[in-house]
Amino acid sequence: MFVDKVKVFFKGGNGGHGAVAWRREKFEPSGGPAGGDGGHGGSVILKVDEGINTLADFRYKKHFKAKSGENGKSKGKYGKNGENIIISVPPGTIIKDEETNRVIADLVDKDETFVIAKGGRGGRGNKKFTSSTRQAPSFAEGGSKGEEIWAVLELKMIADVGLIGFPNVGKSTLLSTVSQAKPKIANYHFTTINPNLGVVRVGNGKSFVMADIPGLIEGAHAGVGLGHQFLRHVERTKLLVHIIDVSFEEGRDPVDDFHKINKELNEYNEKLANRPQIVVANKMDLPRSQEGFEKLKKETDKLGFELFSISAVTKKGIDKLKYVIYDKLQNIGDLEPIIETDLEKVVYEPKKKEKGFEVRKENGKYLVEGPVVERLLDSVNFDSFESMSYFQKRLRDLGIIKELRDLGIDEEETVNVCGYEFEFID
Ligand SMILES: Nc1nc2c(ncn2[C@@H]2O[C@H](COP(=O)(O)OP(=O)(O)OP(=O)(O)O)[C@@H](O)[C@H]2O)c(=O)[nH]1
Ligand SMILES: [Mg+2]
Repeated sequence: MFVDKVKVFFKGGNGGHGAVAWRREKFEPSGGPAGGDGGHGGSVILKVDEGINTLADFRYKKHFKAKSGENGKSKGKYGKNGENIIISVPPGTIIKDEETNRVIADLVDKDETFVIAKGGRGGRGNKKFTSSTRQAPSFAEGGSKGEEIWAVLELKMIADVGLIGFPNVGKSTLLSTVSQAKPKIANYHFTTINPNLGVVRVGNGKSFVMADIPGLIEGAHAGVGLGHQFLRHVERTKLLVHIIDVSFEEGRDPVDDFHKINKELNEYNEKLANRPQIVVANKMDLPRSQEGFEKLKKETDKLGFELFSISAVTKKGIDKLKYVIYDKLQNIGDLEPIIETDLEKVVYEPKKKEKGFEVRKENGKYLVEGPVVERLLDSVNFDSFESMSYFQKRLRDLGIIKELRDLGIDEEETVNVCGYEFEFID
């Protein structure tokens, strides 16, 4: 479940002031009172529009003010009313008063409306104040102020499709090509920190909602890399689209990646792992991707998963994928709900003693492994001296150099760090 939340200011227009005026007619130098009423201020009205499914529009515009009523005029003329403004919100929008945090409306039904900020009343002109005892009122009423409110609009959304996969495999890039969503895309891990949602249109008013969640890593099921928070977002999705980078550019293996992510899902919640899943080989524009694709295909065929190949960058295969996802969604009935464990209450305590790496000697070879080191390696640019120095410093700070020393390593011996070979020079 995603909660889209925006804080928005609404103000009704002020009422126009009533006028003080007198009839001026020929031969009647001081005629009776003739000041007209001020117009009413426009109200701001929220209205459910079933064509909208996010609060995204409020990201750009957060202030809404209706026009004020015009002041009353002479000759008994009324000031014009300010126009109401009608703002569309998606069904399911909850409106809270920001100050009190109380729910003031819950808009659900088609075309349901709610006046969030009522316009001020127009003031009466002096003409209205004439009475038997007051023939010439020289005053009029002021218009009242329009209501104003800072409101919090909340929308609980259920994405139909959840994009899962390792960091940097192109999840956000895919979302950005199939929807209007504009997630941050960059060539490093954990670019996405909060989930992004996009509405994918497949023509004829048909659409589905796709969520791009932050990359998962090994240990996600146990909370590593904020895994819990991320996995929770896909719990309610009907279909998982598992993106795999088949280009070998990050030194990982597509088949390994496929299994690792599924293992995380399974360990987090078996039901989640049993959600329908489409596997998508991405980055097909890169040199070694065909090889990666074929390797992965053997595995997915064997295990009965559908596999598609795309390039989120060149957009090859994207259209087809959109339709496949749409069709698949139509064929998925209501799913057995996943019982949500109350994650808020589960305080995840990182195991302080756990180092996140292991240094050992095997068959005379020195091996360094573990998620901490993997993450470190992912951030290293081997062509940069500075980056390499940082890498060495981190190995030292983490105590890896010391452990290697303790194992008896000599200068210039080879160390294998998560598959990469280095010469040991202290
Ligand atoms: N060549 C190529 N590069 C791609 C493709 N798709 C994504 N990329 C690149 O891969 C990098 C990561 O892309 P993102 O979309 O940010 O990846 P992500 O999976 O959302 O990453 P996180 O948010 O960190 O989990 C960017 O530099 C993209 O330009 C593709 O099809 N081909
Ligand atoms: Mg991303």
